[in-house]
Amino acid sequence: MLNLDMRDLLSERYALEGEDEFAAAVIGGLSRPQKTLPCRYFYDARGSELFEEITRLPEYYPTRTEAAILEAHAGEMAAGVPRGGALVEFGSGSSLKTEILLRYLPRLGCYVSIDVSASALEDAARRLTARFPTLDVRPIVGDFSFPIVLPADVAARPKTGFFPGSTIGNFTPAEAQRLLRVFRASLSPGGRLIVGADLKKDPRTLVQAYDDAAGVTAAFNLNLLARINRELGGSFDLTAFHHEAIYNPRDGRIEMHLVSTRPQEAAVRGRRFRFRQGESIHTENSYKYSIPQFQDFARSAGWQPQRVWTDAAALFSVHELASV
Ligand code: AVJ
Repeated sequence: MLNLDMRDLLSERYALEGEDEFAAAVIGGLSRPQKTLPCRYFYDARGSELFEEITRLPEYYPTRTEAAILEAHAGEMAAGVPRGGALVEFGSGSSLKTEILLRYLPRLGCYVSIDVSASALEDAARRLTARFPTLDVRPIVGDFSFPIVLPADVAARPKTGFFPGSTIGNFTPAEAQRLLRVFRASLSPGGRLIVGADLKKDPRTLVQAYDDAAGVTAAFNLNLLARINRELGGSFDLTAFHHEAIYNPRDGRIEMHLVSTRPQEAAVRGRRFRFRQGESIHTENSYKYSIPQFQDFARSAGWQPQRVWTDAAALFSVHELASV
């Protein structure tokens, strides 16, 4: 039931999110006292490939643990989706985890996949349509962190949001709260949300998940500089930065940094940035929550925590939230 031309789906915002926005974000981030680069730029073609590789690493437990939780409890999760309801996924990517839920949703009204990558949406929609021939797949190209205007026939259905992958952990608590409010608005009235959140645990396990022995996460982090060199004519020497992952217990988050191994300069679009030896570029935060902490957090964004599913080792959590 997929008869949409993906080119029609290109939103205005997506068209604007081009090279200039990337350049502005890079120059802005590198101009701060603590240099930063936004983690959403990790995912170019090479970065997405490296991330896929990360999800298969022995140290990186989140993806496989969340998938196992979904496998074990998809029936219960699906039971809360009414017949004819809409499943709305924020940042759907390849929609791999969604398949686990869809098996239990034969009477779903439609599946709305939202992602900035038109090609990822197209591939996923084709795969899902082949696998579930009666499923109405409705891809929307867009940035899920802005309110989504759903087509009227979708908006009229009872809606369940799906936000797996602990992507929520990449946002600061203030941003994450705003995001949960934006989702609530998109799913109202009376929406539900299934959201994955990585759990607090011993710092050693956390750090190893973000600093694997094979060096894949290091390559993923350094690819950001390679991308700047490629797309913005940057002059970063990739051999003069090293990957670092630390657990910041005060903020309850893993931080990834790229640390300059010597004093150096790098240029981006004609602007020069100086680095001291040991100076870092902060490239990612990945916040970890306890279950009650996440539930409090959801409450303060207007959601009522319902059921929560976890694995036996309490590595990861999947929360069901209801609009109040
Ligand atoms: C994409 C948010 C799940 O924080 O674990 C993996 C990305 N960064 N290794 C995470 C990531 C480094 C990530 N998420």
